[in-house]
Order: sequence, then structure tokens, then C-alpha cells
Amino acid sequence: MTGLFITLEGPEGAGKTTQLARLEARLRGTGRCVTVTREPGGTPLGMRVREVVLDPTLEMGPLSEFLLYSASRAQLVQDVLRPALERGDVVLCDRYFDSSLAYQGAGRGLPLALLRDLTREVTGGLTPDLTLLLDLDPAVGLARAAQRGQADRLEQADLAFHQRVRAGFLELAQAEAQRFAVLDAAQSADAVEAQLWAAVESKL
Ligand code: T5A
Repeated sequence: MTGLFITLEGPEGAGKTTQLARLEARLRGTGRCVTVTREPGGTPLGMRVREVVLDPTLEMGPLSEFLLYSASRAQLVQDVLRPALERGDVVLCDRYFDSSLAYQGAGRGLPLALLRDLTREVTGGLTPDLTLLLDLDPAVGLARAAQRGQADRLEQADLAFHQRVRAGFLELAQAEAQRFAVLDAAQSADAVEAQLWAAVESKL
């Protein structure tokens, strides 16, 4: 595959969606073909899964939660990610399997080895070339997200859960330092964009 696969990760409200739009504009400005997608979502099936998995009225066990995210992911890999990378696009994906390792692994307590094994099957081993981790205190991120209105099912989890998720992301980044760039998402959106662009430019 000739494209470049970039994922954005981080706790709630870290600014991934904001930065993804800015990155897309910059990359298009350089004349590159860009595919932008997200998890959960990105396909008709993924959008249905998104409604279910974020529904605050539903109760769900950790394994069911992981399998729902994985169902969305398997379809996204097949229908969107692989075709775009085979075309040679730069692919920007708002969350990918690292979110499962952080949320369902570090956050919910599912064994990482199990999640990694199943994820290998789900993705066929498709791994990002670069993962931009927007690191932020979850209390700050949740406050940002709360300004948008009603919290979804994951946002409603307690602060301790979100702190484990943040720590989980940082551990993943430490273990795979070549793939990850850790960015300070507490800075202004412009300052975060500058950090992010420096990390992306080095891969282009
Ligand atoms: N999940 C997902 C799992 O548990 N397992 C998985 O495998 C996967 C894939 C997805 C949820 O599912 C979980 C993680 C999530 O809980 P979502 O709606 O896609 O749900 O949630 P998020 O990805 O967290 O998206 P958010 O929109 O909540 O956060 P973003 O995209 O990080 O933040 P953004 O850009 O929307 O910004 C949030 C607010 O902050 C402001 C923005 O204007 C906006 O109002 N903002 C800033 N404010 C100050 N300074 C900055 N630098 C700012 N940047 C943005």
C-alpha cells in the first residue's frame, strides 16, 4: 500500500476533530489526496454501531462494547481504509484500535493481550504509520465536551475511568515511541496545530 495512514487519539474533548479539519486543509493545500474518516462510524454500518455504542440509555458489558467497536472497525478497514491506502491517499482517522486498548483495556479492565489478538483479526494487521496522541487532563476535556450538551454513554463514565484511559494512552505511546507523537492538547488550538504539523511533516 502506497498511502500514509495517520490516526488521531486522545481522551474526551482533546481537540481531535478540530485538529483533523485543520490537518486535512493543510494537506489538501499541498495538493495531496486525503481521505478523512472516524471511529466509530465511517461506513453505514459503523454509523449504526455508533448510535448503539454511545447511547446513554443502554447498559453494556466491556466485552460487548469492545466487539461493537470492532464490528465498526472491521467494516471501516475493508470499505474505506485499505482502498484509500491502496490509491495512495493520506488517510486521517479520528480514533482507531488504540482507543480500544485505552478505553476497553486500561479503562474497562479487559486484558490487553486478548484485545490485541482480536484486533489483529479485525484489522488484518493494518497499523497506522503515525499516531498523534493529543494528551489532556480528562477533567479539562470533559468540561470542553460538556459545553456541547448531553453527555454520551462513554462521557458519562466517572473521572477515574477517564484517568485510566489517559494513562493507558500514554503507556501505549511510550511502548511504541516510533509510531506515536505525543502532543500537549492543553495549549491553544493554534499551538496544538503547530506541534501536530511538525510531526506530520516529518513523515511526508
Ligand atoms: N471509544 C472509541 C472507545 O471506547 N473505544 C474505541 O475503540 C473507540 C474507537 C467516541 C467515544 O467512543 C470511545 C471514545 C469516545 O468516548 P466521539 O463522539 O467520537 O465518541 O468522541 P471523541 O472522539 O472524544 O470526540 P469529541 O468530539 O468528544 O472530542 P475531540 O474530537 O477530541 O474534541 P473537539 O475537537 O470536538 O473539541 C471539543 C471542544 O473543545 C474545543 C472545541 O471547540 C470543542 O468545543 N477545543 C478547544 N478548546 C480549547 N483549547 C483547544 N486547544 C481546543 N481544541 C478544541
